[in-house]
Amino acid sequence: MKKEIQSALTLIENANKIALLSHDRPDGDAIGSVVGLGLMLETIGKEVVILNNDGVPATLAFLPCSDKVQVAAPGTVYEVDLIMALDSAGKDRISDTVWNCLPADKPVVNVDHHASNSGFGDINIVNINAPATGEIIFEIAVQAGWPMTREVGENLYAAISTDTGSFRYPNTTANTYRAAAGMIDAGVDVGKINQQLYESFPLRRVECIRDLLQQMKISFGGKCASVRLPLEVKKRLQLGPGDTEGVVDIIRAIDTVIVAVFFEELEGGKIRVSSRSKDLSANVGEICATFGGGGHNLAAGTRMKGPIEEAEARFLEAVGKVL
Ligand SMILES: [Mn+2]
Repeated sequence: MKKEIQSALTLIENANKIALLSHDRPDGDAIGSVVGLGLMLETIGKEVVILNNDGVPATLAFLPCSDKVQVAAPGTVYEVDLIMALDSAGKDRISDTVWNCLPADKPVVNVDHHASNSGFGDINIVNINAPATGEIIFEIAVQAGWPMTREVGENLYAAISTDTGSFRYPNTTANTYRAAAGMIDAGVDVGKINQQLYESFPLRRVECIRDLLQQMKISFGGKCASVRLPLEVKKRLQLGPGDTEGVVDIIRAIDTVIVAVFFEELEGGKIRVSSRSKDLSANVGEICATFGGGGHNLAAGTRMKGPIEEAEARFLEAVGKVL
């Protein structure tokens, strides 16, 4: 990866204006990575435009300088010299609305950690062993010699913490902790940021969890737990993007459960599926791939045709085959 990083650093050096993109429905890793990288690029004198399709979820708005993230406005053209797409397994994880705002003839650097990454960049910095894109951004910063500040550290710490389930998932390595230590050295207040990340949810999120648990389904002798979130409930509770982030981990935490699945009905009838596994023998990345989705072996997602009950039945049938 050192070579790819060096090639990307050369492109960065020669660029004046750089666009940083995150995937649609951005999570903590997506936002923390683009904002953290954006701040470092600014300190080395680059003009940066941070774009995505959905803005910043309210739950992550506390991150310093996250207001630099702009929602791509159709018809706007950003004349940049370089495009960097972060935490996105494929070009299609970023809406055309975003790509259409950018020149088609500029190099694209793809920085990601998804095993399903399609290698869509001109330069691909893809490390499937990194638990978060934020950790790769930290490595780039170290190799480039960019200074770590508290603001950068808080963004990258949030990126890594959210993608590792607070440093709990098995992909968390000594490198992950070393990166986090570098951020704490730069001034990140661990107690404060954890409270902001995990103990500052709006009441409607907990009301949503109450609703989900009421109709939780346990199948395959307790090895699978699943919940459904119909559009009607989302509307009633006025849920916003980000409100259900991590909800699947609550049912994943049941002792007998190996696979946990969250089904969410989207506007227009599609069903978003978010799945987690505790055991590589039940590879949810492979299951999601059979439905046209992707992700990691132990955390993956896809979109399916509705209605929600049918999507659930079809997905659980596939889960049952590996349990
Ligand atoms: Mn990620």
